[in-house]
Amino acid sequence: RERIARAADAKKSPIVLALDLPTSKRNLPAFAAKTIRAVGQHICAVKMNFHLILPLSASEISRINKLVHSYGLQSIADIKLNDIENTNEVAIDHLTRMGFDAVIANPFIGKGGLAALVQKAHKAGAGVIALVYMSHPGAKEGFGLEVGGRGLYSEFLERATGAGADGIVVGATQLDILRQVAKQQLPVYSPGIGAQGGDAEQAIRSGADYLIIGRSIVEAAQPAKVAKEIQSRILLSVRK
Ligand code: FNU
Repeated sequence: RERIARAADAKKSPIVLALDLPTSKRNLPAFAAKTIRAVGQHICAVKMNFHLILPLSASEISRINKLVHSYGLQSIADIKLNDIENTNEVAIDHLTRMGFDAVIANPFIGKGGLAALVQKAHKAGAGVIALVYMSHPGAKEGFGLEVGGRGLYSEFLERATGAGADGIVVGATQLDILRQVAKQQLPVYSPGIGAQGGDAEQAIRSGADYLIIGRSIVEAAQPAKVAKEIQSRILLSVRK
């Protein structure tokens, strides 16, 4: 939690780059490195998802993480850990050995499971970011379900806080929820900007601390230009 805050301060950017490379790219490690070098000055962290974690080897991922760190950036593994305690712990072992600084987890596994996962990650020197309300339209069918007279997401928020998580995910497409959770202590990571219809400035004004952005930057003809534009727009809107 502190490490990403320091990186965001140093880079003057709350952008977490979702390094979601299309399957059509031939040399994924080379393209990943090229993208990090291009936008490294405009972001505070890189997030890797199945796009890289499935096709690449552990040593290829480790090399990407070394490059990420050499730019003063943090690295987040986004495979939404959502399994039994033992399996989550094995995943954390592998991911931290590959150099990830944080993992994303799903509080659906329950209070005990989430607490064990956080403990394991912290012992390994890594943070945990918990899903509270995802960005896609169907999120309301899960995270928005009414349970005991309130949305499941508010239970997930309580679980994240209770387990000692380091941050939460709330979609940039869910402005009402962002406003609700903004009053909480936990830093909010917000995906869903651009390709999914969310707006960077609106998300920040509604309470997002970090913006997770993938395709709008990664698939742009000039990723650095787009990242820089978003970075300056956010800085301006924060000053307003
Ligand atoms: P982009 N992501 C998301 N919504 O989009 N981890 C969530 O609620 C969530 C995520 C991831 O749309 C998504 O898998 F919890 O191209 C992808 O890696 O900007 C990235 O955030 C968004 O990518």
